[in-house]
This record gives sequence, structure tokens and C-alpha cells, in this order.
Amino acid sequence: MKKKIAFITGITGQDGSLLAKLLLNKNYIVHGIKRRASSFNTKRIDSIYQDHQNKSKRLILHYGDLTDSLSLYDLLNKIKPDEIYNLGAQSHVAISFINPEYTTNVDGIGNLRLLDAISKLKFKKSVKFFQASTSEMYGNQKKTLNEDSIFEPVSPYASAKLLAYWNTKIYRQAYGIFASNGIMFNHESSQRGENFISKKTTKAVAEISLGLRDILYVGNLNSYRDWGYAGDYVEAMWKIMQYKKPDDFVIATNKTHSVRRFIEIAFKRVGIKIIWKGKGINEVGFEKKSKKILVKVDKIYFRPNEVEYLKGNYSKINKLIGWKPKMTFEKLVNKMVDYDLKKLKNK
Ligand code: NAP
Ligand code: F7E
Repeated sequence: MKKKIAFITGITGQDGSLLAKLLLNKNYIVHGIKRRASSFNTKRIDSIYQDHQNKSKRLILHYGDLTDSLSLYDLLNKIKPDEIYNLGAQSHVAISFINPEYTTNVDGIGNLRLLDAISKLKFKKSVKFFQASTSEMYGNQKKTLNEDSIFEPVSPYASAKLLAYWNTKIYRQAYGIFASNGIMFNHESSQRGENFISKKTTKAVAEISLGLRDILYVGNLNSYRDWGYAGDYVEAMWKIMQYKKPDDFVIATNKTHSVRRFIEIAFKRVGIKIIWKGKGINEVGFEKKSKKILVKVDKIYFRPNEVEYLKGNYSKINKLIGWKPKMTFEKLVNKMVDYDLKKLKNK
């Protein structure tokens, strides 16, 4: 039987690397684009890298960029993928306030470049397209969110992603392209970028417990996120692409936890109980036993606009596709701390 061909933007990122592994296990041929960088940026996929000389290789990397329409069209036309996963993005919300134009170009117009390239392909009716949409598009509504909730973005990242969300729907309706949105709430893993709060915390906790660092500096302790496991979310992406028709789905856990709680659980894993003292910028977290201050707030990590509370409802994808998250929040935090500890001990 002919092997399915996938094309992944963002293959070097957290989700892209996990998705590539999932698809290779399902016997796909996987193509991905990597950006030119002055140092190697493929460490998340080094374990599945296959030599160019290997005639039966099923992972093929190409130089490419979501800001470069010409190469995107040429690649799609040459590769003729069955499934395209658009996971490439400047994905950091705080950094989108610092580089708003670049974020809009990659996250918003990058999606349009791909969709428009697809609409010009002879085989456009047989290609499936997945867009990595985000819960950030909802903004600050402080209620449980689903596919019918309104969108009120409060960051350049969120507005760029909303542009991509709408164009995905528009190209579906206008050109009959199989184009689906996964509206994903936060999802984490040991492969998460080190400047997101989850990985930043678990890495710092591992370092503190081994005496390699003194303090974890953070921003807003009081925001709530619906945190799931990235391994479960890439499974949802694939399932959305196998569904009989294109549609939009919330991918979430139906639970929410504060940043403060994340930090407490991470420290608990290494036997440290955190007690909080003070308010706002002066709040600190100290170890109950030793009274040592281990967590401090630094205003540099606050955003010009904050999304205070996110909680999703995954009923639709559960009912229509049968997906549900498998990993609990506590297990996820523990797994991330254990990974970071092991990595440091093996250094
Ligand atoms: P990530 O780890 O930051 O990975 C982003 C990927 O995009 C990396 O491979 C990165 O390449 C690539 N990229 C950045 N700029 C690019 C450009 N100009 N052209 C081509 N590729 C580019 O993000 P993630 O956590 O895996 O998230 C995957 C997708 O889901 C993103 O679109 C994100 O916005 C979205 N999303 C994520 C979450 C979440 O909680 N993780 C939730 C909702 C939506 P480099 O490795 O070279 O930097
Ligand atoms: O922040 C607070 C911060 O940067 C989570 C991306 O994958 O999920 C992610 O965006 C919360 C925020 O993720 C620090 O203010 C406190 O309230 O880990 P984060 P995010 O902004 O929610 C969405 C769904 C995406 O689509 C994005 O691509 O934690 N926070 N102190 C902090 N955040 C960071 N990064 N660093 C801190 O020191």
C-alpha cells in the first residue's frame, strides 16, 4: 500500500517533533521545513534523523520558512503531501509584544501563504490541512470556552493566530479545501521551549534541588491555564485529519490550574514544600523547612496585556472523534521534573 506523505511546518519545535515521531510510527513519509540558523536547531528531532544517503529514509528535511511563499509553493508541488500540518510559529505570547510585525508575518500571513499555495495546486482537493490555532484567541473571558465562544484576542500573537484561524475557514468554504483548526489550549512536555512557564519551572526546580541554582524568577503567579500533555495533543491533530470532514475543534482538558499551583507541585516532586509570603511584586515562595527563599517575582515577566484565565471544553472532539486527554496535570508536572532531573544527573 502507498505510504501517506505528511508535510510539517515547525517540525523542529515541541509539537512538530512529537508529531513527526507519531507519524513515522504510523508508517508515514514525513517531510518538514527547518529554518536556516547559524547553529543547529534540530535537537528535538536528532533521535529520528535519517541520513540523506539512506535510500529508504522516511524523514526528509528541507530548508524553508513561513515568510517565503516561493519555496513553500515549490515544496508542496514537489512533495505532493496528503496531509499538511501548519505548526510553525513565533509561539511566545510575551515576545509577540516585542516583535509584533514578525509574529504577524509568520503566524498570520504564513498560514495564508500555505493556504493560497494549496489553492493553486492541481491536487488541492486531495490535500488535508491542519492549522495550530490557540486558546489565546479567546482573550480574557474568565469562563469555560468551546467552539461557539467568541474571540477577543489581547496580544499580537493571538490576533495573528485569529487571522490564520479565519483564513483556514475561508479557504475551506471558498475552495473546498479540507482545512481544519485545532483550537489548542496550553500543552507541555519535556520538549517544551525553556522560556515557557512549565519548562522554566521544572528545569529550575531540578537545578535548585541539585544545588545548581538558588532562585526561580517568575511573573504573574495568579494566572490560570488549562494545561495538557503535548503527546496527547499531537494524537488529536492526527485524528482531526482522519475525520470524515474538515471542522474546528477545541483540544483541552476541561481543567484549569494556577501558575502558583504548577510551581508548588513541581517543588513537591523534589520533596520541597513551598510557602508563599507577601503580595504582588514583593511576593516570595520559600521552603517551609529551611526558610530559604526559592521563588521571587520579577516584573520583567509581566505582559502588557495578560490572559488571566483559560479553561476549555473538549466535548465536541470527544463526541465526534473519540479523543480525550490521557495524562493528568500532576503526572505531567512530575514527568517534566523527572526528565529535567535525569538530564542534569547524566551531564
Ligand atoms: P514551538 O516549540 O515554539 O515550535 C515552533 C516551531 O515553529 C519551531 O519548529 C520553529 O522553528 C518554527 N518556526 C518559527 N518561526 C518560523 C518561520 N518563520 N518559518 C518556519 N518555521 C518557523 O511551538 P509548539 O509549542 O510546538 O507549538 C506548535 C504550534 O502550536 C505553534 O503554531 C503554536 O503557536 C501552536 N500552539 C501551541 C500551544 C502550546 O501550548 N504548545 C497551544 C496552542 C497553539 P525553530 O526551531 O527554528 O525555532
Ligand atoms: O505562560 C505566566 C504567563 O508563556 C503561561 C504558548 O504555547 O500557550 C502558550 O502561551 C502563563 C501566562 O504560555 C512567567 O503570564 C508567569 O499567564 O507558558 P506561557 P502562554 O502565554 O499561555 C498558548 C495556548 C499558546 O498558543 C502559545 O503558543 O504563565 N507566567 N511567570 C509566565 N510565563 C512565562 N513564559 N515566564 C514566566 O516567568
